[in-house]
Amino acid sequence: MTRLLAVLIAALVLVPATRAEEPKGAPASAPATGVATATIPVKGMHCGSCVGTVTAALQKVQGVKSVEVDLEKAQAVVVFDRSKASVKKLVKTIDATGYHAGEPSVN
Ligand SMILES: [Cu+2]
Repeated sequence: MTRLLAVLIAALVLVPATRAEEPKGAPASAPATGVATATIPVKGMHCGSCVGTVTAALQKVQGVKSVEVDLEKAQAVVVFDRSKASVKKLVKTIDATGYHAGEPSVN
């Protein structure tokens, strides 16, 4: 009986103490945080309309902050939140528009 009481008291004391140590407002698990810039080659664009299609598709991706598609350089420069989007997702998005994404570089 004494032992049971001790366990109960320990549980009451330990549970709130553990919770108090969690940082408030911080995400429980964020493998990668911060903003990254991806430069992705885009093949198959011919005109401003192509640029518009790729730009619009990338802007719809959650976590994307800015998109700059250059027709002459044949590339997309995308600034995104690492915790919400990924380069893989951006590449997939470009491919889904019908254009072809090349090897990306990320800073
Ligand atoms: Cu076009």
